[in-house]
Amino acid sequence: MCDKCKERFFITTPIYYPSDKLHIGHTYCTVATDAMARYKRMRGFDVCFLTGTDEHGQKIETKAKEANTTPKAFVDNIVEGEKGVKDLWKLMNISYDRFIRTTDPYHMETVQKVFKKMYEKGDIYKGTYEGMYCTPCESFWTASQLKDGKCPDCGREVQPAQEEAYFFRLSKYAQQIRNLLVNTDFLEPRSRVNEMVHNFLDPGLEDLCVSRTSFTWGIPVDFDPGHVVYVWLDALFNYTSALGFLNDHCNDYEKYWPADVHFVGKEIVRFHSIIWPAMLMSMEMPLPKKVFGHGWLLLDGGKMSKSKGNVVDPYLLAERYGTDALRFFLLRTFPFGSDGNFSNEALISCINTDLANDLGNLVSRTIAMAQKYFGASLCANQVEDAEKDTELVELVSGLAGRYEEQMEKFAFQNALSEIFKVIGRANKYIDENEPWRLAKDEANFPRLARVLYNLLETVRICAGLLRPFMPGTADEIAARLGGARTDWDSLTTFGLLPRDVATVAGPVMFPRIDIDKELKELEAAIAAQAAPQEDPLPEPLPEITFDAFEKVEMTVVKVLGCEKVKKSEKLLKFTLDDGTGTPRQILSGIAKYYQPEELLGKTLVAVTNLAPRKMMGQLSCGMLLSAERGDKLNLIMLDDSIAAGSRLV
Ligand code: ME8
Repeated sequence: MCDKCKERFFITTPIYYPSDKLHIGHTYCTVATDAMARYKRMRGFDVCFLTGTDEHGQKIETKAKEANTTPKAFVDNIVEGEKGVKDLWKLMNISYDRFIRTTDPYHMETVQKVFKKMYEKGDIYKGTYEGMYCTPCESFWTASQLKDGKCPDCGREVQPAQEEAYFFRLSKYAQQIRNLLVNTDFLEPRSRVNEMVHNFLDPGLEDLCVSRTSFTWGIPVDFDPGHVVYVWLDALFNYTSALGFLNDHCNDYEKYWPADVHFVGKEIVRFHSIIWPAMLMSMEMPLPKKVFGHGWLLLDGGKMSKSKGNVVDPYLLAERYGTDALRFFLLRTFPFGSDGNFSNEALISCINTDLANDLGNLVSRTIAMAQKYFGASLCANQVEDAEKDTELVELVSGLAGRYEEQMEKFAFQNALSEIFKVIGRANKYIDENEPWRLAKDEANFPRLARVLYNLLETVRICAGLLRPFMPGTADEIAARLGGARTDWDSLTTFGLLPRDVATVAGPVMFPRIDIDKELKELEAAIAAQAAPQEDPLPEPLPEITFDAFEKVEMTVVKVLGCEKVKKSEKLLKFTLDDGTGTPRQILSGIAKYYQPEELLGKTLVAVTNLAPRKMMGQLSCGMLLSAERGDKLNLIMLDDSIAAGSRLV
């Protein structure tokens, strides 16, 4: 297919909220999207796979404040920092084509233009919001939407809230949205349509509050300072700003929009199947072709979430069992559209059963026998299949078709099931044909070569079809088959492997795991990770001369008085006896760590030749010494018998 005639395929994951490090639940959706993107590339599509991070909103603002940093520095660390979002996608071998951050200026430009356009059209208007607000979800709810008085999404407490705000006329599009959901295949699985109709459309769609004034970490409404754009309007338009819609970042909007499919978790189906299409209708833009709402990975029956403290760390698992094994487990074990219970035991059993026993065994037995009986290359030239080969050959020949049918429905589990039925059949074929017995008589060698050829061909086709799920493993198997073809066209035809294929032996691909021993070790590793970590050592400072050190005057002081500085959360004001007879005043930013009264009479150390400086309008003459590591701080306290004015040398 020439590049120009290639069909486009635009697929997206939700953009992740970087308030905490990602867990295995987040990894699940991105791995599924990656498998689909790789499958479509294998089919010759011009694929654009978009992922990214959704970085605005109150939760991030609050978290950054708690961490004593700016929101941008906070998200930078989680997105770009060590073991951050991008590192995780690298580890998981995620082949995204674009990564958008909603703090990217081109995205912010698009959102401002969209907001203005909808405002000018009359689809966004100014009003007053009164309702219940769920801070963790950043969602306003009406009384009728609450579940037992709590947030219907996360079940947490909500607070009454009122503010001047802009509203999007969601109600105007209610009928069009109902048609879209009920009369088309826009939203899948179908059960999600029923949820949307029952929970949101039937009670009646109300206009949606799309601006906030209670915090500042968002995209400003450029024509009304003080208002920032609601984080969901901001986030949803990432799907088009990433393509260059209303910005100059790139020029791919015409090429890739509308999206072929948005993969999203079930709790954000409402945003993607009601609010998003309504906003696109307002903007008179084409709608995405499909939204697929996948299920959750549950732990002990509940949703994994950092705030509940029950998250599973993908780094730990991928480092222990390998990226491919983890990717495979996620898509083999849980049906994509439904919830599934994660457990360490299920993961290890899946590796043992499917990868070690079935796939690994088939590959290593087959190649070992080919090498043992035929050396460098097989010679399966003359002998035709016997009748007892038909079943396997037919099963393998039709595999790509059955797999395709499932992949096109995003039924990853079923697609893998088709492959593993064949792998199981091939292992049985070895037992039926007993190559070791054939090898005892040279007259049987042509037949033996044929049996091994059929097995190697089965391995080739299975490996090629596994590539979207386990790219590294597929490459490894293809290499062991002498660099055999595994492109899509070659997978639909049995018999393309050269008859004199030169196989290459290699180490066991998926060693069997001793499940009891491993479970104990894994649990210990998880517990060690959960244990509080030592704060990292501070960066070392450059070397100084002895002369420079001697110039610092460190004096023993006694606390005569200590009080909080008015209007400051950080500062304490000390009156100190430094031995000179004139009390010395020092301000110190340690109010978070000490109550003034507990410091009275204490013997401390101060740098007393530091140039005086003003803080909150008051003079500070020197600095008290303290020891700091991470967020812990202790003043240096000396034995009270040491006289004020003594010098530290
Ligand atoms: O929702 N199992 O971001 P997010 C399966 N920023 N999927 C899970 C999961 C679990 N245990 N936990 C989370 C957001 N997810 C928004 C998206 S898109 C314009 C904006 C999934 O980081 C969740 O369902 O909270 C969602 O699809 C995705 O991870 C990102 O969640």
